[in-house]
Amino acid sequence: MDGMQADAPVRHDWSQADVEALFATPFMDLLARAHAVHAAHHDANAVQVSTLLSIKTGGCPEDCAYCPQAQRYHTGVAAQKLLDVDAVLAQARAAKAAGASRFCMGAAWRGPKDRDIPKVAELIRAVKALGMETCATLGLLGEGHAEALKAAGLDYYNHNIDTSPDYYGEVIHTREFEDRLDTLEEIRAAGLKTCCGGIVGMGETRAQRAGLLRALANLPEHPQSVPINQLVRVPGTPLENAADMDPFEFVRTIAVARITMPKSIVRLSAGRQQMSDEVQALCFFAGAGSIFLGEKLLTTGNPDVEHDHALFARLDLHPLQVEVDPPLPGSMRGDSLDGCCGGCDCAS
Ligand code: SAM
Ligand code: DTB
Ligand code: SF4
Repeated sequence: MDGMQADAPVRHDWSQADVEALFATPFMDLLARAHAVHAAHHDANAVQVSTLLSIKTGGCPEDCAYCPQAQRYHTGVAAQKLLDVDAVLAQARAAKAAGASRFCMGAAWRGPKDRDIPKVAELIRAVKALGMETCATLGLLGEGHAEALKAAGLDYYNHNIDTSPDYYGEVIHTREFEDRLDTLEEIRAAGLKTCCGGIVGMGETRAQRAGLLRALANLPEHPQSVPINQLVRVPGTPLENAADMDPFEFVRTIAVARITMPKSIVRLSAGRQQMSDEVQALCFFAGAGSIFLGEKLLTTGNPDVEHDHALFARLDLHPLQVEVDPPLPGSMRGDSLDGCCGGCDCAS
């Protein structure tokens, strides 16, 4: 098979058989190979740290079978309006103080309405002015949305394909897989960095996990960030009783993502609270180079910050240092409470 070398050229022509063969590689050989790819392209002891905030919670009209924020499921998640800039800034400052370099804002929308975009743009400008990378996940984008978010200083847009094309219709009925691909094209065209991954542990087969990674790895550009989420089973959702997944199969999924998209940063995303430290260590060895830090993901739990700091220390991992582009001219408004944003040449 092509792509056997750690520094093999980046490919976008993975066949289903190629990816299934990677999954079927003996576990130790797979991890050794994935780690070699990881070390060839990344600092294997560095982990990019992001923090999530739900800026608009619950009440979503979509029917994603995994999601506690879909209005139609009775999960106990109360619908809330879009947060204001001060509430978001307080959380972003705390995330930065805890060690996050990127702040990701999520909204429980099918997609934003035109009138939502200036409000989200204000949040992006404010967070960016703190000297953090910005990410937003707002659902399907309409005309001009991606450009407007980019102009506000957005760095990444998260838009997951979630599962393999042939399993998508089992999980989501209110939109098509191709709708997601269209928004991914809008994101790339606007010059935003793409954060795109999926969820495993939803009852899919190994071939369908391979199909998810194949679809990601055959995108016109590999997403710069690839979140691999383990399903968080939330009571009230259709997937609340999904079968346990073998943790080693999750590690394999990280390893195959690492090998198929060698330059991307693979995130060990949702599901860490349900995972042992030892399995997380295997994921880092297999090529995971990013986590969400903070006690909450969007609506569900995540490990304590102190626990994660201790885990980093035990594994000799350090947060990846990122260079944040300076805020765009005229975009300091959000930090007016504190004075200088730290990203400009002013004297204060
Ligand atoms: N509504 C927007 C959308 O769907 O793109 C943005 C927010 S949505 C909550 C972002 C992502 O969270 C989903 O694409 C899915 O991958 C992930 N997610 C949601 N519920 C999850 C769960 N229970 N377990 C793991 N990941 C989940
Ligand atoms: C991603 O891939 N996972 C994050 C983020 N991108 C938006 C979301 C995980 C959500 C887990 C369920 C919850 O907390 O509501
Ligand atoms: Fe809505 Fe996003 Fe949840 Fe689907 S994943 S129900 S679109 S918030």
